[in-house]
Amino acid sequence: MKKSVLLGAMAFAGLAAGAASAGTLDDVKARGKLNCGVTVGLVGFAAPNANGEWEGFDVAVCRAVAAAVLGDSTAVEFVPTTGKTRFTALASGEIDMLARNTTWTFSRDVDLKFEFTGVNYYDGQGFMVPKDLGVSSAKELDGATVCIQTGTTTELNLADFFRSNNISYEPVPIETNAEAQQQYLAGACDVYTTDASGLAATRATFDDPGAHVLLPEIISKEPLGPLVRHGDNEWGDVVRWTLNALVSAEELGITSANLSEMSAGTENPEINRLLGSEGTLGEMLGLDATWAQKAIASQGNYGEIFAKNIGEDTPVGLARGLNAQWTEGGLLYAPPFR
Ligand SMILES: N[C@@H](CCC(=O)N[C@@H](CS)C(=O)NCC(=O)O)C(=O)O
Repeated sequence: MKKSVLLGAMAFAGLAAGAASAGTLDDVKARGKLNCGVTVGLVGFAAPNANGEWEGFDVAVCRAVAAAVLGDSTAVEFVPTTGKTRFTALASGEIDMLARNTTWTFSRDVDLKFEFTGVNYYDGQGFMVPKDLGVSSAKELDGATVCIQTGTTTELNLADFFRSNNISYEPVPIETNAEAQQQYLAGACDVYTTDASGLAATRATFDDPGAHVLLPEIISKEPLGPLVRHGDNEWGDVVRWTLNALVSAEELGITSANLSEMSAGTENPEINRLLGSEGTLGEMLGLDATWAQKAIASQGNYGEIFAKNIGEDTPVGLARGLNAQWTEGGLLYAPPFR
């Protein structure tokens, strides 16, 4: 039953992807608003603040794209999606892009017919347990009840991990992070497993974060990034190069503080091409010359976005790790602006 519902949703996703496959850039311009799919709420990544304004590391990608295309980072309709509803929302055209800690996998690309436009966070799946459980490794979790979000890669990795270690578990299926948090804190499951970044973000909101530990095992690769529908390369390029602009800005030393000075022209031709004082990169994208300037002005560079929303000085407290620039030993490597 469960499987046929899932397959039905996927067939629908495939059909709808064909129906809404081109012209997204023109649609967004005509509408004057970007419809961006995000989570229903994960502090640091995407959640409304006290004034009801969406903010976070994934939200920043939506806002940067809106700034690049429409010149206005507030011209975004944020559409909350769960692990289960996110792909139908994108395939049907309800949203123009999805920026929701979504893992780039073979089947989401090839079978569901989406295009990942890059990686904004290199992650992996972890486990969180209450300290009093006295467990120090995921391999000691034989027989545990595990809170797990349905429709996610993490649901599948969990099954693989327990099977390959010859141990058993009882899943407690949940739909949203809020529900997972509630169930976990109520003791309905011994363990919560999801992307390690999601665990850190969730733990940061607990009354007593110190009473919970993240186990040492990272059991998968979860490259998280924005995605669009297959078949609309022009729109895919806009999202891809906006993300690359944020990443390159950090590499090139462009920050919120020096952006306007650098936009007037520098000794570095690549900075000039990126910020539009030289060349015609904006025109090639169907945007104006200052598209990247506007994206960076609205959010800061990638490093600034990371530091502000999820970095070590925030409650989420994530280190750059794999998400450092390639020049600093990390994996962030944007292709050249030329
Ligand atoms: N990266 C995995 C898991 C994504 C996922 O659903 N993460 C959860 C837990 S961090 C989440 O974003 N929850 C937020 C919500 O429920 O709104 C995937 O793409 O399948």
